[in-house]
Amino acid sequence: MRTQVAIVGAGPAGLLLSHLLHQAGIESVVLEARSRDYVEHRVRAGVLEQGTVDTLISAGVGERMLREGLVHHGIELRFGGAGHRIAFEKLVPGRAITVYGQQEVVKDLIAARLAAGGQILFGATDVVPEGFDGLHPRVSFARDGERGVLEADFIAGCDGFHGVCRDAIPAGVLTFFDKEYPFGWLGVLAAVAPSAEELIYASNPRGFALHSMRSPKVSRFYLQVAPDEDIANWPDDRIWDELAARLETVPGWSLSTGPVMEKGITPMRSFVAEPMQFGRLFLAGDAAHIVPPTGAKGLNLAAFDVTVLTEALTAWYSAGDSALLDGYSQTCLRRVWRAQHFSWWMTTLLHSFGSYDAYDRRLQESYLDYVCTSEAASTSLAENYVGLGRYHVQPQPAG
Ligand code: FAS
Ligand code: PHB
Repeated sequence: MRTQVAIVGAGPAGLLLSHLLHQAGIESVVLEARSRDYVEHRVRAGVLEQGTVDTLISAGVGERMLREGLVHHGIELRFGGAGHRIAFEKLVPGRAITVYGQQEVVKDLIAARLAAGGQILFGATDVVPEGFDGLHPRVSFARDGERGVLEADFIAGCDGFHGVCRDAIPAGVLTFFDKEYPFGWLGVLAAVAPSAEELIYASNPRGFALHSMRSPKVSRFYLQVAPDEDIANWPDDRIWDELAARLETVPGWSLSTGPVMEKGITPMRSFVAEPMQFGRLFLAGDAAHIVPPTGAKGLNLAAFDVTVLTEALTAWYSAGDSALLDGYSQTCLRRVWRAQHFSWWMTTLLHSFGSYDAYDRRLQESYLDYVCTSEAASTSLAENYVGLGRYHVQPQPAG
């Protein structure tokens, strides 16, 4: 088999890259370890930045998102017995977020690729990227009991944090930046109408809690738990009791409960691999970086990476210009580190740390109060949360 770009991974990064490349007239083949059904039903991110929404719309895959997605013009920070709304319409006019599950984005992209005759090889296992330090990269893999080889001009490693592409880069080339947090998130999907119109981020001495949603009939919640927590310790009743204890802290507000459809625990970490490229292998999305989901950046960073990579590959194929490809990592990393900082900032602002003494907790309370009462501080939160547009693309050299 041969193609122009071999893409490993059919998550948001790999699928959006394949779609954007197709629109640029560049062929690709996507190799995905799991089944189509698995990737289309994996519940993960829920918040799309304005830039991601704009990308999906301009790429012609935003129709169902526009129909079913929930556009939100603010979020609430809840602490000290009160709710504090961060009003996007006032602070960052014209920019908002759209709540639309990651699995829905994945479904839309798979449907678009297959309708366009795109090739997504589900069930491709034992993927081995090779030759990317030269001019003839290839990816070998097993599928349906046979061994296949996909030859390409480039390889895009979109295979997530636990993929193989990052590890295929020779030792000593990459520098890793890693931070683990002393807690995880217990995520809950429940068949119950949201108890509020917008997302609620609750900072509470018992621990952080997040009220989110997927539709007018489905809510999404998160609870800060111990990093090694066992989901078996969390029967549904305990989950609802703890969510109520952390969210029902303002007069007149009550949490609606309902059947739990899914629950699971995600560790919290910050991670960056630099650079995001080696030879003709380019890393995008979680393969290159991980953020704690408090800032709702993971999926959105993946979308930005592949937008930059598409522009760079288009310049190479159309004009033989490799400048954008050479600058891919630098362009992406400037935005990656902005999102890393924002995600760390939101996480430390809102979670309770066992290591905090009384003084630390007063600092945290004061900071929360300042963020919600200073227009400058709340504007900074708002512009990072809705997304900074093309802010972080390096200005092109004059002339
Ligand atoms: P993905 O991990 O989504 O996709 C990688 C794909 O590559 C997968 O389909 C995988 O099966 C495939 N793959 C892996 N190894 C392979 C191999 N060797 N061969 C072939 N295929 C291979 N972000 C948020 O913003 N908010 C959230 O609430 C949130 N919750 C999350 C919960 C969990 C449990 C996890 C793991 C992540 C969460 N994230 C969240 C982050 C998440 O949304 C990612 O940022 C997003 O999925 C990034 O997309 P990709 O880079 O495409 O990686
Ligand atoms: C979600 O709805 O899954 C979600 C929303 C906001 C976050 C993280 C996850 O910060």
